Amino acid sequence: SAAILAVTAASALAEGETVGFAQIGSESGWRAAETTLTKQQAEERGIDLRFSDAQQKQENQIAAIRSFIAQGVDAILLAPVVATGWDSVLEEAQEAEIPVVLLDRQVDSSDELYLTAVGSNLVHEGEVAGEWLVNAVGDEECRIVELQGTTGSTPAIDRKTGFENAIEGHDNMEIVRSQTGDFTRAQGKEVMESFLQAENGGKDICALYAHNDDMAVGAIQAIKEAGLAPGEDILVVSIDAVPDIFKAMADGEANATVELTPNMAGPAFDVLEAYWADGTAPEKFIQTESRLFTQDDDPTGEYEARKGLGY
Ligand code: GYE
Repeated sequence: SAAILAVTAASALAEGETVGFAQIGSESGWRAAETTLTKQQAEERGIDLRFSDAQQKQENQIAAIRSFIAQGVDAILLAPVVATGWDSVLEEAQEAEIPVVLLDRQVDSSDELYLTAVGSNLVHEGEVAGEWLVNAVGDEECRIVELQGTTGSTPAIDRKTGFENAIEGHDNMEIVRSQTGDFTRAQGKEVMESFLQAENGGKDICALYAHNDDMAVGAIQAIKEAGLAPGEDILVVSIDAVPDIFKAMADGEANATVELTPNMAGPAFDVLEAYWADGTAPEKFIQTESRLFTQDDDPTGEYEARKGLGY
């Protein structure tokens, strides 16, 4: 039938194509889910995926891209660890006529050097988190501590900017300490311990803003060990919507998160299939949604729903 023919044609678009994925590493639960879903998506579409884990190092990502170019892959997915320093290697891919799709983070290079970017509006995510806190604290004095993501990465830069936009003009709110926790649980905990120590054992802190849930989960542990109640004594707001933050919300230990889908590969492969078929050029930015979740949004149900979805 026509329907069967259409399905066959669609799956043949990607069948046998090779794609190199220059992934950052496995710093967070979100990142691990993105990797899992990319592998699943490739498998479903018959794409031969070559995977590289750069262990958080840009030089490893650049080496992986050069190796993908040498292998003559049909496309490259790149989740760029930092924003700067990509021009040369992106030019090399372009000279080899290999399309590059950016996933979840942005680069400072000209957008002529890549086919498209799939990701969220990272500034908006910070604004959503900040607006939640503005409403939660009302007129009360609020000394905020901030755990930043990886230094030089667009989510760290943009989520900081967005949050600052949201609290601007609210003179009762102030970021009193801000430091990187590199998007990991371990560093989130460690840096939070130093914040607590410096802020009267934590008694002077009203809220924590973490650039991702994993750092928040680490920080929650530190707050508990300091004898305070996370979610009550210190409000906790972060970004990603990984299963463990819903568990913390269900227990009253975290207050809000902004969802980031780990399925960046789905839209990326859709765009590549169209491009391989007839050279269709996509929009330069394919934006995913950013939804706020609080303790009122059935955190137990959200936790159950997410377990197994790549996490
Ligand atoms: O939020 C964080 C991760 O690049 C937007 O990277 C992404 C961020 C994500 O490790 O958990």
